[in-house]
Amino acid sequence: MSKAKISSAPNVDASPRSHQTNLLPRDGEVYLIERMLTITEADRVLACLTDGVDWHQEQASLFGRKIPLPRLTAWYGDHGYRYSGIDHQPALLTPELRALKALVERRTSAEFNSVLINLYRDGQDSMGWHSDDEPSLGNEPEIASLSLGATRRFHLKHRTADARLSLDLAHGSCLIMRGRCQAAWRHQVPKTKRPVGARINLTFRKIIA
Ligand SMILES: O=C(O)CCC(=O)C(=O)O
Ligand SMILES: [Mn+2]
Repeated sequence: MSKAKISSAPNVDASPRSHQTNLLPRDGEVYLIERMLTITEADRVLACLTDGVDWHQEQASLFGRKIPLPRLTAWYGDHGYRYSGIDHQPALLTPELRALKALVERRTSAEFNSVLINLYRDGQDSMGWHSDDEPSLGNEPEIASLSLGATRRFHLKHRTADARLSLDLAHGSCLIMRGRCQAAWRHQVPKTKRPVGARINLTFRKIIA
């Protein structure tokens, strides 16, 4: 991790209440804090993570074949984490990530002990439809998803009803998913043909197992 520090008390320019409109029409909650970090703070964190994270290109198992994920990832937390047949070994949160976690916890009034970090190098990197509903996250997990760098589109689709939602996740924004969101909805970050730069996304989670 580079020397750049993530302050535990940066200038936030959104009011604590600005995320209190639930964007989901049913079955769960989604909130978007458009500016959890100021642009200056977000620029600094983006530079710090781009250079400082130990990125991996993981391979997912699909029908007995290994397929490289279309993005780079890193997992930090006191527990390992398994999804899509991939075992992430625990790696201690760095001081910078701990400070960022403390900031996100303050703004969401939730507690987290882990973070999955994704690097979308360009518009061809993506994440397919999924829910973060692993048993190790417990019932109705709360996930705070901090975005840095290029704005990318984020889709939510209800599992059984005809309901969809599409959001732009911009530099410094934080999306909060809570309640029945993972049980009732799937989400994705699709590929785009638009020329977009790199984007880093951090999903703060609480592993209970
Ligand atoms: O990149 C994003 O905005 C979403 C990431 C995500 O859904 C995940 O890490 O599970
Ligand atoms: Mn997810």
